[in-house]
Amino acid sequence: MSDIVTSPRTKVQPKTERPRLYKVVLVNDDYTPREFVVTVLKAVFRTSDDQAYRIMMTAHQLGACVVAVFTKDVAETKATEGTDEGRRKGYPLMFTTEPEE
Ligand code: NFA
Repeated sequence: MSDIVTSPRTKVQPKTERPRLYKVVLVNDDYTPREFVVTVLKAVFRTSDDQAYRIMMTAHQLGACVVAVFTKDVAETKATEGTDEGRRKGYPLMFTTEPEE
């Protein structure tokens, strides 16, 4: 019989780092109708009517507004979807992404 102790005495604490999050930013332009921006925000980002209006107006007044934060893939997909919706109608509507600090 072996007397070697094999049971572990130390616990490994697995360190799981949260994925870096990315902001989706709505950029203002002079041509996309306000109502259309609100429609796109509601469809792509699932915001309420009220929230969509506030985001649109903030971008309109300040030049840009953070819509929401997501993992990299989701942020890029949603930014592309929003931008494409505008392009389909011939508007220069643009959503960009940037990593959170
Ligand atoms: N500035 C646009 C207008 O006055 C509205 C708009 C807001 C466009 C936010 C893009 C982003 N019709």
